[in-house]
Amino acid sequence: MAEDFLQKFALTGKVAWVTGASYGLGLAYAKAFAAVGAKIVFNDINQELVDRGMKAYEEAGIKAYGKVCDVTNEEQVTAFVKEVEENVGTIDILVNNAGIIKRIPMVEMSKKDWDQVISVDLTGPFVCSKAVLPSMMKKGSGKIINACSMMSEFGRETVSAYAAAKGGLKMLTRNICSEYGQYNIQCNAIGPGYIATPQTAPLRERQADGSMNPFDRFIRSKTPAQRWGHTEDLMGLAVFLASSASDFINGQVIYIDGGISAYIGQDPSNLDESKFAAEAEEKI
Ligand code: NAP
Ligand code: GCO
Repeated sequence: MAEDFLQKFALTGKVAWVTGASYGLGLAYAKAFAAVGAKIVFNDINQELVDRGMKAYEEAGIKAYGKVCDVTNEEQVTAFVKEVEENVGTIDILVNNAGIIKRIPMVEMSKKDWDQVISVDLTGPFVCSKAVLPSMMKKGSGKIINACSMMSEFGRETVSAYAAAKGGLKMLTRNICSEYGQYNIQCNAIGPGYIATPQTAPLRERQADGSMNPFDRFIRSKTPAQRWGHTEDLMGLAVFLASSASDFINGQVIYIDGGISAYIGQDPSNLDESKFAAEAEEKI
């Protein structure tokens, strides 16, 4: 009975495509999927990153299929999906993970930078989802997981384009659910809080005098757990949302933020800095 129940969380034989998964959160999602039986497919923006990813998968004993493909380029994405279907199989699970951020005050941000962030973070998930939906509809099942953010709900200085894209991605999640739920396709999103990856490294860098970065102090004071998240904090939900155990969950954004979105926060000056070593960087 327990074994039967656990089978609901297995991804045995499923083809999982994680975009931008050479390192960072994408690599961690893919490793978690592989651990429960999925075949891994990934893309990244250049050959150097794909090689880095292939090496990381090999080291982890995972046979992954990785190619260069820009998620904003519809022709490349269509060709990539066709190749995957021919070489690996039809895609059962898509994680729209590839994303970029540009931290620039809005009045100083060029339209080119704005367009680039919207294009990767919002148009990319549209293009990739559009490419996998027809075969999911034909099969009568499919899972799409979008990479939302605290910025799907909150604003903050310097991240206007990122917040606009991630807010839009929340609504794209609901719309894919609304339009394709009838085909037994579930589209949900993971909303990570502040996770210690290379993307957030600049926010944790120590000051020249060795003291804590003010943003690090700010995040810890806003987080009941008083720590940054780690990739492993996200993996249980990723596997759950990719598996049949979540078949009646659709159109939701689930936040993994150590409680940030439930808490008004405390005065940062009350934090005892001596308690905190520099948050260990994820080695991925
Ligand atoms: P990351 O380390 O920057 O990884 C994203 C990957 O996507 C990189 O390999 C990146 O390449 C690639 N990429 C960029 N543009 C692409 C394109 N046009 N086509 C294909 N691949 C492209 O990010 P992460 O920190 O692991 O985060 C993964 C996702 O979670 C992102 O969507 C991010 O916004 C979201 N997220 C992260 C956090 C966090 O705390 N880390 C929190 C909330 C949400 P380059 O290295 O060349 O850019
Ligand atoms: C920032 C951060 C965030 C996080 C994450 C929060 O500058 O505020 O980079 O955008 O990466 O998305 O959920």
